[in-house]
Amino acid sequence: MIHAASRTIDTKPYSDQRPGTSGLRKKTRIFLQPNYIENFVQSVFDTLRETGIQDFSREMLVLGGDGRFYNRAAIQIILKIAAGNGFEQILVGRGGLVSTPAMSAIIRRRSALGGILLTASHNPGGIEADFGIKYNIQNGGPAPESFTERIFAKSREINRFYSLDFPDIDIDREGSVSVGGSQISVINPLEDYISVMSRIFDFNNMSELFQRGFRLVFDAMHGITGIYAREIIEKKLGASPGTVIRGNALVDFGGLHPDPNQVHAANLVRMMSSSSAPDMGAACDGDGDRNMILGRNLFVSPGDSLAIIAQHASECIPGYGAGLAGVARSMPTSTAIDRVAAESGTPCYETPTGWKFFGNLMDDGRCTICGEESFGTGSDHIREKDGVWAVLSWLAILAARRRSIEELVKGHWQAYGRSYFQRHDYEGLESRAANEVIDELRAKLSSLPGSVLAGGKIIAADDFQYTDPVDGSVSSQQGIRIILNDGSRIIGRLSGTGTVGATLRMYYERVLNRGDEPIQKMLKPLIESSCEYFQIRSRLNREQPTVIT
Ligand code: VG1
Ligand code: CO
Repeated sequence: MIHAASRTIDTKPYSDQRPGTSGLRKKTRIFLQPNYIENFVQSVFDTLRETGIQDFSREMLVLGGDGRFYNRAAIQIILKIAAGNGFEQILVGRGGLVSTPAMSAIIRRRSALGGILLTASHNPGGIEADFGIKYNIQNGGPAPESFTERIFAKSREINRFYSLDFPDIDIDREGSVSVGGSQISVINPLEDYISVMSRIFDFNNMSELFQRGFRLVFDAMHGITGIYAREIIEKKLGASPGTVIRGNALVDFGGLHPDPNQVHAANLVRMMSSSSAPDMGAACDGDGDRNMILGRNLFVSPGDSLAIIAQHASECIPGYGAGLAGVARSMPTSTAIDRVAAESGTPCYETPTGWKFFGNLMDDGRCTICGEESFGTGSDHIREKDGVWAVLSWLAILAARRRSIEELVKGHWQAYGRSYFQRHDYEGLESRAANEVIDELRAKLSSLPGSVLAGGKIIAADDFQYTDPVDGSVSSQQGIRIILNDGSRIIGRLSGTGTVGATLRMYYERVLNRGDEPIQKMLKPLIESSCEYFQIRSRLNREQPTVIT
């Protein structure tokens, strides 16, 4: 029911509010257009009504974001629309801040109907940069495609939204106020998350690591994880003050991409290769769901990190003491975790790119730990990937095994072989050309098996299609894959999170028993031969990728 005092305000639809891999992500100025946020949020609520929740008067909605430019203003707008739509309770993180994993924890712990996250994740922030909105459902995870497509359909025909008038809420002080039929509560954005972490990890055990002199540098990249990492890693685990660097959340992330990879966290990479390097380096993205792990002079590839966490979790992390029901990875992610799973007879699932595809597997009890090559790692403790969790997982493993990161990584390669893996991104491509290249290649795929490529033979070539084993839903065109007879894979897909033109992501993997080969040398033949298939020079006019991770 709409609150009696709320106003019905006329609006006109926008045609571009289709959520991508992870919510609606656009240039900030697009979000600043009249009623742009209002329309989208009302479309979410209209979709909820259509899917059976007619009445919000007994429902709770959670609201927060990563603190980027426009976060605070958008919160005030959404509060009025949520109250206008009659939610009984609306929770807002203090300062308008909630990390993406914490949002998932709050929704689950408090049995909320859902949550609205204001973030463009690892994309830069600021008036000339990016903003985003994402809706998370009752299980704490991103809304599935069936839901986001309905939001999009609603957004194309919307002609009114509901809003309740009241002065802006003071979001910097915890406490509750009543407006209309709604109670708005400003909550501590750390509490639920820390409670979930403390049930998985043994903080006392882990603090011994730091007592033994272990040194960590945690780069929050001026995103939201600063507040979480300071509280957990410095205060609870006793890491020395200053362990967390760039810990204050800035609206423009200090002008940088808050994206934890070797390119955008280059300072941290440099620190880790100096003679006085600490034992471990870690970084998280703007909204706190991505992570990068570094040892001394050693970058841990996300696929390896996922596999190593899965390999040691049941023995080193109390929350997984009962073992893993299953593991999952997105299709382009390296197959390192498959080998760990195979050895222990653990089921391993391959899903399309995007965290939303893990949700059903976890809800159904089929998957405990999962991850993506894009620096996303997580488990069924929540329904989002979780950067701080990944760092804590590594700390717990290091504390229990008493080995260095290098020893753990090399030990993994020795036991399971090594996935030499790289992703090459070609950003800002002309959308039409990029789509045409993919369409043309797709049409040719069935003729490829049998051809020679990079000294191997193509044994399979397809456009990945996924049938969700839980609800049977089918997602097609999820990425072109070309598989060789030695297990090497070349994968290409267009990004669903970019905000300018098209981004082509190329993924290369080659598996060998030896772990000590230079990665460039190992992947060069795959990279060169795929350039032709994807017409990277001839049609896309690129000599080099924009970013290599
Ligand atoms: C990218 C990554 C994907 C990740 C998504 C959201 O999507 O490839 O693995 O789930 O970003 O991550 P795409 O469609 O651009 O390739 V986050 O941290 O930005 O919410
Ligand atoms: Co993110």
